[in-house]
Amino acid sequence: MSKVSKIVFIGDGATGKTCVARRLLDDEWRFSAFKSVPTLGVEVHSVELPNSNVVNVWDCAGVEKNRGLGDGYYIQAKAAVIFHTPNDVRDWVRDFRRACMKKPIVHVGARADELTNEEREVLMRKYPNIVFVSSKSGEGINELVELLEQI
Ligand SMILES: Nc1nc2c(ncn2[C@@H]2O[C@H](COP(=O)(O)OP(=O)(O)O)[C@@H](O)[C@H]2O)c(=O)[nH]1
Ligand SMILES: [Mg+2]
Repeated sequence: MSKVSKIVFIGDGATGKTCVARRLLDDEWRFSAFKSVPTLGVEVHSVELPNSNVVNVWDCAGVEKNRGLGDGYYIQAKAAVIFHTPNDVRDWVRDFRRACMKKPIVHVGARADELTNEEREVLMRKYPNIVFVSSKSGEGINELVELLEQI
């Protein structure tokens, strides 16, 4: 039987959350044609994984003024995927933990094609099992799918 789970994508604005959600939905999706518009509130994308489980990806706004529901986004989430940069503006781990305490978190190093080795190291020290993901180069997308399959 396939399962349906809610997963929230969170992180600062412009860390590439919507791009990764699009890429999970569509292998043919072209990064270069994507026009970014800050997500208003939330977009929910239903993604069927290779193992037939379905994740409803809640692609949440990272920008404060667009975060209408506050912690309400996290209700009944199975897990969070947190998009990190070396200079996160907001402490998303604390934010999620406050609402969803013990649920699993997948830490993503966002826009990995732009990260230097030093920046990667800084992030790996903070989040030892971080997955570096780029919707531009494709790095880490399959690994992210495999992690989502385990949730
Ligand atoms: N170089 C690079 N830029 C990215 C990547 N993902 C997103 N971007 C850029 O960041 C902008 C914002 O992406 P978006 O997915 O809307 O970010 P969100 O606000 O986190 O949903 C995009 O228009 C791209 O220019 C990536 O993997 N690599
Ligand atoms: Mg977005």
